[in-house]
Amino acid sequence: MSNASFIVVANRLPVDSVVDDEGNRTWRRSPGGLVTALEPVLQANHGTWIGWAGTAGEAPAAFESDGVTLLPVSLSENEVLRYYEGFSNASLWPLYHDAVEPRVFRRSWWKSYYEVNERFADVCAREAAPGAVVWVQDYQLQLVPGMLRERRPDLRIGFFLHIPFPPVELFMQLPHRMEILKGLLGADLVGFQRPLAAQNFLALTRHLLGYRPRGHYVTVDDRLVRADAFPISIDTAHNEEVAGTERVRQRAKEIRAELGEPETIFLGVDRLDYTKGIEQRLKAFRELLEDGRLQVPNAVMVQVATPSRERVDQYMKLRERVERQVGRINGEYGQVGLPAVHYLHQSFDRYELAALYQAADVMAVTPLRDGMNLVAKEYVASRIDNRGALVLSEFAGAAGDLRQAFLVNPHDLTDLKDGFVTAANASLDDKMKRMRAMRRYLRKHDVSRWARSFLTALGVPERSAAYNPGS
Ligand code: ADQ
Repeated sequence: MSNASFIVVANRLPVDSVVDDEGNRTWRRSPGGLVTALEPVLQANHGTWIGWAGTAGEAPAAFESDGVTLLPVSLSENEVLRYYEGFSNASLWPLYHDAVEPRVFRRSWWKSYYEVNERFADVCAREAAPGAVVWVQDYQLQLVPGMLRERRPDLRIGFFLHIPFPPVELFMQLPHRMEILKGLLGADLVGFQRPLAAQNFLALTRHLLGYRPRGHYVTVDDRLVRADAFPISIDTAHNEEVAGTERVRQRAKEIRAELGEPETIFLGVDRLDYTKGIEQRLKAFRELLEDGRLQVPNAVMVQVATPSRERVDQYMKLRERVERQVGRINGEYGQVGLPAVHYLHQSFDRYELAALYQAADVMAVTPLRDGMNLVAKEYVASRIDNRGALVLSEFAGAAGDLRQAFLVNPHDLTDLKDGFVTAANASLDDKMKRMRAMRRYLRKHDVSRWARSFLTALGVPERSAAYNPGS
């Protein structure tokens, strides 16, 4: 039935399937800013979310969740391997992150990427009401806007890329680069995290297709396509609320006590991904211990590394290297009962994360390349005491928003080490000034503002999108 007037298309549905002891399946809303940001808009418009349910095999039937229709798309085991782990995460992901790890190309992966994108486009074309608004998310689905435009020229199509968009020379390496670019140009609005990414994209339309972009616009077959930056954010109010609970305050104290009340706790929280710069961060910490600029137990590091893409070769190797490195640092600099690095390869709930943020004196967010990085923003929002220091990579999109962080170049080990020491030794007054300014910024620039500005640019009338939760 084609009656959906607002559709989100994303690789994953905003829910995880939970199977109980008797084999019954229920759905649990997955945590994350995207769901929070889009839910009110979807609810106000009886919207539909199209995505993969997370397990290979036949897709479950469509179902309702909190006033939103969720429409699962199936992926076979082979497609998970080729479309998702292959082309999306071993070809596109490293290439778009400035090839900080070599990208792998296989022809069979492309075929699967194409077919899966086609499936998403078919489902969406079937569901969309005449003139509906469709918002496609991220690098796994870059062909969908073009395929949809062919099937349904009446739709208003937006696309948002959550990861960086590479410079022309890098993009040119990509097999099927023309199809990808044309796929993206099927949208009316192509959104990026940073202005430079939008510029890269527009430059590419000139380089590859001979188009003449003007300002933020490029004309494609008599149609105007806009490319612009919409830096994503977090649900700041919710982060502050969690941070303000007694449970979090108590737990933060407990964590400090469990770590032996050190003077400086350094914290890293990342998906275990080579773009996040975990190895460089550990190396910087080890050298600071070696130089005697930091000492255990006065200084300790907690590194949370969320399990991620565990079947992709590069991720398995990264895990081995990181764990070896942690072992080596602890072997050399730890003491009985007092390791130098506390390494946690686990997922945590929002309360435990908030407690870790609150316990940390120096938050190290030092990716080699990152579209935005929400952890940096969550840390700031959680510091309702205005304490703590954020060391932030210049190569994270977040550096464009959190200007008062201690900015570092993680590719330069000396700069990284100096950044850690400067942040650890900064005066309380300096740290509080920085934190206050960043918190103010995030209060204004939260995730609902992000969704609102994208949809307004896409031409969705404000009143049809009850963006403000509670309004
Ligand atoms: P990611 O690469 O996943 O996102 P990030 O923006 O930092 O990176 O988001 C990670 C999220 O996972 C955060 O909300 C964080 O709290 C959560 N998380 C991390 N470790 C966790 C743990 N151990 N337990 C529970 N939760 C954990 C991609 C892009 C980013 C971009 C986002 C959004 O790579 O650049 O900022 O999308 O657009």
